Amino acid sequence: RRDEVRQRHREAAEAAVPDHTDLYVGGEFVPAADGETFETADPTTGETLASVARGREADVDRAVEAAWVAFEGTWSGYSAGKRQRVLNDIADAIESHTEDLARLESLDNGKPVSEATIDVRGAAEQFRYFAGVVRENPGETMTAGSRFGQVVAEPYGVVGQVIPWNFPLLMASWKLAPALAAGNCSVLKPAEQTPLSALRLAELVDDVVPDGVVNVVTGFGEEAGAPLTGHPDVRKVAFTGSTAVGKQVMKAAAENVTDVTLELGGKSPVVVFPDVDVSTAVRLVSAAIFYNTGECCEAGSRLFVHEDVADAVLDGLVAAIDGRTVGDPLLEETDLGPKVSGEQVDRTLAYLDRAREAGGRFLAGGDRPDDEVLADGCYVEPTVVEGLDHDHPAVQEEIFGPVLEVFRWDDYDSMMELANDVDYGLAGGVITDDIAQANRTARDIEAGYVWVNSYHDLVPGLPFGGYKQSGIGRELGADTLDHYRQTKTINLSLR
Ligand code: TXE
Repeated sequence: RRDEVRQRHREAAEAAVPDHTDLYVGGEFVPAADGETFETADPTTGETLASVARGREADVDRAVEAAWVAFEGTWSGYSAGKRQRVLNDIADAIESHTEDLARLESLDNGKPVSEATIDVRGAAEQFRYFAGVVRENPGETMTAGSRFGQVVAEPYGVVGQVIPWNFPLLMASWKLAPALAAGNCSVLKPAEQTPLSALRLAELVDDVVPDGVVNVVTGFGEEAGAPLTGHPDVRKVAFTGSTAVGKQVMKAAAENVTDVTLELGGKSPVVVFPDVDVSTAVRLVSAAIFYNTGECCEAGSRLFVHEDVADAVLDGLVAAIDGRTVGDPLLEETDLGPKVSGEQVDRTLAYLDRAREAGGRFLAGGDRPDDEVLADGCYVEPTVVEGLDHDHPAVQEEIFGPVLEVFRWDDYDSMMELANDVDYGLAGGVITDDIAQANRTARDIEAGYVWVNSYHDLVPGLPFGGYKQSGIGRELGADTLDHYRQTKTINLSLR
């Protein structure tokens, strides 16, 4: 059966891996200036999927230049209506390739194909949403004595966008759609672990987007990401990734006084009240942490469950984990695939070792799965651990894996103190049927996004982003356009 998995993946890769794996610059696929490449691997089998151009500073320079040529030559002259059509065309191109994009994403990232399909639909939806909100900017005018003032919002011109590996295509769309809608050209750097769906997107939109409006520079963080985020001709930087790198990005942008939005890590609490329906709570808690193998910035990774229902919820959770199918992400029935890389597995297991040493009790998981068929893949068991102090690193730091830490509570105030006692503030969840209580708790959680009786569903139009060290700025909302525009005031003397 291990051979069957390998065979299935080779055949899928044959069909789904893009023909072009060079950089996409100025509307053409070109090798890196020094001709170097790197390999991207399938985390289910460990086999190489493709060799991809290894972009560096010279390539970033070339892409930024191509983006400016496109901005000045064509894109800045496009009306909002024309940009709207381009965005809708991109959405159409994505939608008409939903299946093969989902398989490609599943191959490169390891996520179950059912979840990858949700990502692809979400990516198309991003372009549709921003196609919907883009309008000719009416601006404002004001007369003051002999002055006539106009306030207009102008695009930055060229923006640099760096994205992570957990939702490669979706993150590309979260970045590109508002940037293009606001009238900018982009240089996008996908994560080195998952460069393929951005390249496939470039292939798909090549004939609907004017040359140079979208550029893709594949490569590593230090080699391609840093030159992009510190580039003097990039007027706005948008980054999604770890908080540690986010801080470096902000410093690099400061050198050029470049505007920055950051979407960083999280360690989000999910609070369960005693009035809940246990099976609903189990379903939501399980989805909050195990969706996308826990590789979600907003993952609900700390559970605060009320004493009165704790045993029932935890028993239900362990039973739900037993019922989950950990396996080949290309199969529809799979709920949990491998993590993105061996490095990520080691990182997660190191946290689990420390949790074990500190006396953590593992209610489920805690290791790699003991399954011969999964032995080639980057798998970690869905894990639930109780009994850790709240200041333990496994509780305070983002593990980014299928690992839930559990805390029981009966005193609301001390529970809420712990729930907010992390450096992050990206998201949170509240599970209760008491709507007033839900609202109070949602307000008490220090985070940019709180779900009540759901988790993970992100709706275009409802802004998403972090408090504290989880980030700066918001994505997904109509106001996101403002992160991609600058204000100009024209003060005209009528004398
Ligand atoms: O992230 P990085 P890594 C967290 C998660 C994970 C940890 C490490 O906890 O375990 O980060 O993952 C690019 N200048 N998140 O190392 O390095 C890099 O090439 C400019 C949470 O993979 O932050 C990639 O494209 N760019 C997160 C992107 O940054 C640089 C999602 C993210 O990689 C750079 C991913 C530099 N100096 C990881 N160094 C989330 N919140 O969604 C790297 N990059």
